[in-house]
Amino acid sequence: MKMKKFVAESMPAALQKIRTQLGDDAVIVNSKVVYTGGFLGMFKKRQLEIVAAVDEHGAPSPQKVAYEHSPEKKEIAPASPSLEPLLQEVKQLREQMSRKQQTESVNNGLDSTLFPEKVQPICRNLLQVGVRPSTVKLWTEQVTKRLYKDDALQVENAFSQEMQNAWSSLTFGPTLYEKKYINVVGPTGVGKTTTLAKLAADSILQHGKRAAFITTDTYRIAAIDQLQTYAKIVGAPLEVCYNVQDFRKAKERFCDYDVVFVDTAGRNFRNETYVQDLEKVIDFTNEVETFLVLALTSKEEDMRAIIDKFRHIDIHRFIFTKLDETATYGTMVSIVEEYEKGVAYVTNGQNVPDDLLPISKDAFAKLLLNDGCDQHG
Ligand SMILES: Nc1nc2c(ncn2[C@@H]2O[C@H](COP(=O)(O)OP(=O)(O)OP(=O)(O)O)[C@@H](O)[C@H]2O)c(=O)[nH]1
Ligand SMILES: [Mg+2]
Repeated sequence: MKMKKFVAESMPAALQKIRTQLGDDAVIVNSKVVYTGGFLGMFKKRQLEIVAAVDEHGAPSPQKVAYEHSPEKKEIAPASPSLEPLLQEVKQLREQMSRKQQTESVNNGLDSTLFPEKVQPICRNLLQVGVRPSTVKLWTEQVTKRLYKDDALQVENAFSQEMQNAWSSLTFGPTLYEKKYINVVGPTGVGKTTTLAKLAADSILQHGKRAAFITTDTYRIAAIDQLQTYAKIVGAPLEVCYNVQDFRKAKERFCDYDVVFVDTAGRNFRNETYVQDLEKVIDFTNEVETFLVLALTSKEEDMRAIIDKFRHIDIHRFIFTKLDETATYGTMVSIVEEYEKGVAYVTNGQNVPDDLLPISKDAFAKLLLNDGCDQHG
């Protein structure tokens, strides 16, 4: 048996497509209304999604695709005895699909239709991008209480306010370059070096700082070359440090500089002696601002495992990279709330220095509410 899914604006249009592609002997297995496209969950297009099937072995069949039903009415015309096995199979498939749909709605854990119509699109969107249902429920309930005007923007602002209240005790926002050293740590390949180059360019071009680089990532020649290239582009000197003595020398060389960007290999910071060594040279509490870099393409449980590995370091804020590579970036909210640390930046592409978004609480809320549309690279 051959099965196929069709999406059309109306039942006659769907039947036309089904006849053309599967022939007159096709039968309808399942039909439902779906909403596609739209912006912010609004202005979505109502369409019919129909699953039709045909017996490829060509059982002689007097039954044709019956146009007799609305999408809610899933009856098909009575079967002739020769079609009985096929219809049995179709019935089983229908039951399977209905079970799957039920499980999906239960798994979601939050029924957005329980809330007023105007908050439903945002509620659904937050669930869709992966914010935890319990978090969405809390926000939606608070917003619903505060709602008094029939205005979509009002709803969005209320959501933004609610989110920002939830994060009131956390510090968000880009670095103010108040500390001499900016340190980015995180696992391999998340974009530490690229992000550091973007930050250095920002410090020089936007803030007029005198900047320098230190790299302690000496495991790979390519890593040094990569940073050397960025250092040349932004016109900042680079020191490669293999040990504490090198670091001490680099510190002396850069004593007149405003800010020193320190690049590391992921494995350095998992090694406690490395941190203890660095602490002999620089005062971590007063001189260093440390960002933990996480890629939004990682799974949430993997992010948790990484954060745990870096627990012995004083992390100030998160930098989330690769927004442009994922649609489920709502996991940031769980991480921020769970570890009680704010966000400094989100990066949305490989371009140095452009693909770097400073993240205030307001910007973070906007990012979640606007479906990331404006920010994707
Ligand atoms: N799509 C996308 N790619 C990014 C982003 N940031 C960095 N990258 C890419 O990710 C890859 C790894 O970036 P690096 O900066 O070398 O990562 P790293 O964390 O320094 O890696 P190691 O030094 O090997 O630990 C490169 O191809 C970057 O161009 C981003 O925001 N979006
Ligand atoms: Mg690197």
